[in-house]
Amino acid sequence: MRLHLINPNTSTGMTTRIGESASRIAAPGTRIVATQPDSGPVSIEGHFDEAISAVGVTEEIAKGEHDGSDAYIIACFGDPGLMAARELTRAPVLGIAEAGFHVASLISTRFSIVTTLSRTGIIAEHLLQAYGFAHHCRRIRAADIPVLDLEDDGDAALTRVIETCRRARDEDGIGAIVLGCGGMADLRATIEEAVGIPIVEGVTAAVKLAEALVGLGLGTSKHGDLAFPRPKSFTGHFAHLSR
Ligand code: 5HY
Repeated sequence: MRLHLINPNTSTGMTTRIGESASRIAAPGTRIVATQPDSGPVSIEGHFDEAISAVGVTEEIAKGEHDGSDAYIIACFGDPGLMAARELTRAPVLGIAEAGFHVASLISTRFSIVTTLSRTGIIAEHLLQAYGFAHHCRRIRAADIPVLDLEDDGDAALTRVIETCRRARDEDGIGAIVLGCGGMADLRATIEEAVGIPIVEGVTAAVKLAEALVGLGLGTSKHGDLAFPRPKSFTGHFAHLSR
């Protein structure tokens, strides 16, 4: 099975680390291919970054369809371009936020989210509402670290994330925590050891869910709103998307 993992930002270091984390947990026979868009923001920290990265995600899906990918993972906690990506393929497409919410709700009655910057908290809130998990989530907390600090200043960033998780554990009345950034893909075990309650990380959760869906022979429905886009012409620098 060719599991195509898309890091929607253009930080090569983060794409590599996310790919390695996914490969470590993938079943034998699952081949992880980790890519990022050619164009876009080096990190995604708000609505504008999200909007631009969503186009890059759809272009990576198109490449994956050409190369025969069996499933896709969008490895940014805002799940940018998720529904657009699902329109472009019959294969399953998983966003790491949605995957994290599903897994956390299977192991706890209430969870909190620990993300990077407080300004992106609203994006997670919108996803909780859109996916029907708002009542499962007690609180969205921010470690107040820029996304690329996870790359450039890992130890200090990790310390901030652990401190924030401990506060959530002690104050939110929860059973689990969902990590709110693809850049935390390789930190789950370290954080769980330090915090002592179940820590759900979206990239690794999505790998297992993708394997389950492919194993069930299930993919994205083409009946209804996720049908392939209607053929039409696109203008300007999107002319190549005309179909
Ligand atoms: C992510 N940004 O997962 C989000 C995290 C965030 O570049 N990869 C990013 O803070 O929203």
